[in-house]
Amino acid sequence: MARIVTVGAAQLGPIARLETRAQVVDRMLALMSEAKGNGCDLIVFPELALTTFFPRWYMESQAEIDGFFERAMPGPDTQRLFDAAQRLQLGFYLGYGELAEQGGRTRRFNTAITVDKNGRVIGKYRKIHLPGHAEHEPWRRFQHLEKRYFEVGDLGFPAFHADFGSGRQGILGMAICNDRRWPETYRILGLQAVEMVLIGYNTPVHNPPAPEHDALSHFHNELVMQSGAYQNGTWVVGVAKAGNEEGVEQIGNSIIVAPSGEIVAACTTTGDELAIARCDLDLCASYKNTTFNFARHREPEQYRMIVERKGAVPPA
Ligand code: ING
Repeated sequence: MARIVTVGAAQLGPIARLETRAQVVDRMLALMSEAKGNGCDLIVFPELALTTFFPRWYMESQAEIDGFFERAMPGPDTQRLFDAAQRLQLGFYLGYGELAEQGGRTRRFNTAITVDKNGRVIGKYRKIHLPGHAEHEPWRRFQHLEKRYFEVGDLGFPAFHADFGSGRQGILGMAICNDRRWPETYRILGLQAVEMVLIGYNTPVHNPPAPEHDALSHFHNELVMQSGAYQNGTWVVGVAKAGNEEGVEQIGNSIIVAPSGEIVAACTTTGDELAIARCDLDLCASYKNTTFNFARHREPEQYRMIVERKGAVPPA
């Protein structure tokens, strides 16, 4: 039986700084209902989906900063999402700011979870590639202080099993925003036989250190997810927080990419929008068993020697 999983890329438009979590969750629940009405098994929300993208501001008050984090998941504001997952039999990926008491100290991460159709957390990931900077840089039109507000993730890139019912098991992986620009993200998951990578993002059109890239923001967004999908024989779902959010224009361009590298579904607005695709997980094998058969064609020993600057194996 074909393992076809129907996925909804649930793009969110701008979230205002003063918008409450309850108001955002209302928007997300509307997308969950729409997804279920269209036969979805899984819905993917953006990075930091419960609040505005707060790293765009320099803040010094830890209390003000911590107002953008969740101390529990589910918590009072997000329990409704978990209840909806069970009621609708619909899994979801959610990006959020995680504040955790761990090892006797307070840790803060840019985190994503995957919740199954029964409302259980089956995967957790903490963002590893934190872009931007740690100190206030007033020359910028807006800040990008992820290195100030978050620690580097400490969970690696774990792939995990998901059960979509009716005999459809799949291997999922997660990443967050800037992670999607680094080939290692997909390859580490690819080496775990991942079949679908879920990625939420907040991507400003303007990149202050490299304004010459601005016109290519959509091209680069699609390039990295299409190549990651093809080179690892996996589906990739990339979902934006889009539009003009507190004066910063963020790309939409949410897409669902097949293991072939083809974009099979895309959002066309910068608001709340669902792009849906029927994803046949068995299509991954067409690439994992041929062109990207790692066991047959990869040369990890060579890579290791080159990385350790032993150079390539000398000719016989
Ligand atoms: N945002 C951006 C991203 O990687 C960025 C940062 C923008 C990097 C443009 C390079 C170019 O999509 C997050 N949140 O990582």
